[in-house]
Amino acid sequence: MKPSVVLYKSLPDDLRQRLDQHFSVTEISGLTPENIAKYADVLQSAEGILGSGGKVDGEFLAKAPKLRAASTVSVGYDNFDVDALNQRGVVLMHTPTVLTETVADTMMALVLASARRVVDVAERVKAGEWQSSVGPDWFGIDVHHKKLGILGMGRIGLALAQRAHFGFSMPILYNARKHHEEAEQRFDAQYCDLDTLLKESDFLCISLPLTEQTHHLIGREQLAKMKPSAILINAGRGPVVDEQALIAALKDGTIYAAGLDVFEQEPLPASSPLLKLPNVVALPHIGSATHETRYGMAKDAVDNLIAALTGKVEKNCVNPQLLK
Ligand code: 8YV
Repeated sequence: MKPSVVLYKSLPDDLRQRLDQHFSVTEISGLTPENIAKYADVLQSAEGILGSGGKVDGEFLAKAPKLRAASTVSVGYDNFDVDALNQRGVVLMHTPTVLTETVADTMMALVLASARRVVDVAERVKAGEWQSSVGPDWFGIDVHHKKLGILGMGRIGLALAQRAHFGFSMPILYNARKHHEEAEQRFDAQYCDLDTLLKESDFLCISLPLTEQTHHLIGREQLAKMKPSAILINAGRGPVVDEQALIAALKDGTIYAAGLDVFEQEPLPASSPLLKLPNVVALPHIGSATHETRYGMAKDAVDNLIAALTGKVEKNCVNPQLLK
């Protein structure tokens, strides 16, 4: 008998077929509380789950007593209680490599869009406001040669540093848990403490996972240390930044602008004050959202689940100590 798997994100046909070859698959529309209640029987026998979003904690695991592997279609896994998974011996797989370049492209797009005001200026053209040659009220600020600060030098931070260094001649500063030799050697990135990063960056680019340590790491006190001409970019996880403090800083000119792909609440409520601010570029969490990359992530997630449930894990495992 094939192991039973709950799929909570739809997959391209070929990948769905590949999953079906290995497992007996039940597809549900999401790991919502309603679906968890509705599909209680299926979860009782599920050995694997695959999808993105939802919350996988001790309470969920109690409803899936046979679970051996979880495969998320994402690099981030803050929606999983890894301690609870470890206690139960459930292997967690993610997709850390395939989306790196695409997310770095998105971050660079946010840098350019925020500094050069691409979105609001384009909207003015569409509204018919371009009647004569443009004056200072259409101007933005330069990107090239400005200091790019990276908070969190992981794979995505490194790919951003590469773009900024070679493409835009930007000096790179970074803060991370440890020195990143490759970033220093290839892109001349300078390691500094968080205070220095805040004070010196023209662009503060946040590429951190959400953990207890990073939650609201950037708040009022930190924003106050930034230059009034600085731009904050966040494409990691929304709650790393205290959104209320950010809104205040954008309103009172503590910082110049923000380019955001992630928010404390997603989807961003239509009533969010962020949407009323002219100095905010807000994207709907599309960091990895290209056809190529989303296909690659789904493919990796399928391969990851097959590897985990057949005992052949070689990479992409969050808790590899369980495999020993
Ligand atoms: C995805 C992400 O948007 O990989 C992540 O951690 O945040 C994004 O790439 C999301 O998880 C949907 O699959």
